[in-house]
Amino acid sequence: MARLVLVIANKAYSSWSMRGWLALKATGEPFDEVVIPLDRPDTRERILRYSPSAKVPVLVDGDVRVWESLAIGEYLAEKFPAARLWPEEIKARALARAVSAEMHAGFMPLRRTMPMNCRVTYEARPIKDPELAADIARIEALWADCRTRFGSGGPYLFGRYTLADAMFAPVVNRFTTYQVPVSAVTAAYMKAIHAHPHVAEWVAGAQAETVRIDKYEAAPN
Ligand SMILES: N[C@@H](CCC(=O)N[C@@H](CS)C(=O)NCC(=O)O)C(=O)O
Repeated sequence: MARLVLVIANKAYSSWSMRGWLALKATGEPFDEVVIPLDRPDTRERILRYSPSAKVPVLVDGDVRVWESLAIGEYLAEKFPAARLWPEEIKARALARAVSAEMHAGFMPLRRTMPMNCRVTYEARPIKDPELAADIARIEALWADCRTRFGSGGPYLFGRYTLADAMFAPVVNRFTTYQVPVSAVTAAYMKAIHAHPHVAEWVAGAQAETVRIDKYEAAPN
């Protein structure tokens, strides 16, 4: 079998890359990383060599290319069933897929207003934008719902760590970076995500990066 390759962008800034990378790490399979920095004159052309969408992450498995973070997770879940990337129980799996798809498709105000930069922490500020507040409330509610219904076996959304956690880990980073005030249930979940060895490895990789892109480094107004 050809060695898997995951094409990603800057670890500090690329939340979608983080999702694909966490999904692949969760399989336990060895893989090579290709890092293409964002915001360079040749970024698009370099990504297009791997992904027709001109976006990362993209997984290369021999002659198979899978782009879109959620599709990467689904492909890996099928290819490596022993890794148990989704919950086994059908009701839990349905909810895990629903909240992962909701993350993949939504939360635009959060994504726009609180871009990921997992190297920094900003001073806490009041959240005045009602759309942003609604996104945060919805995320806290859905995390609490998963934890209450299916989380009894461990500290993650479905007890043990699954693709749903990989999809939300960058949101945990954002809540920490922007010091979002959260409930005790959310704070406990965030602590578990930050302590997960794969998340810690990604953040360590971000801290080791030397590239800085001004527009992602600027503190929020
Ligand atoms: N829906 C896509 C989003 C991918 C995406 O937007 N990736 C950004 C980096 S986080 C990208 O490749 N941007 C390319 C560019 O800015 O040139 C996914 O789930 O993978």
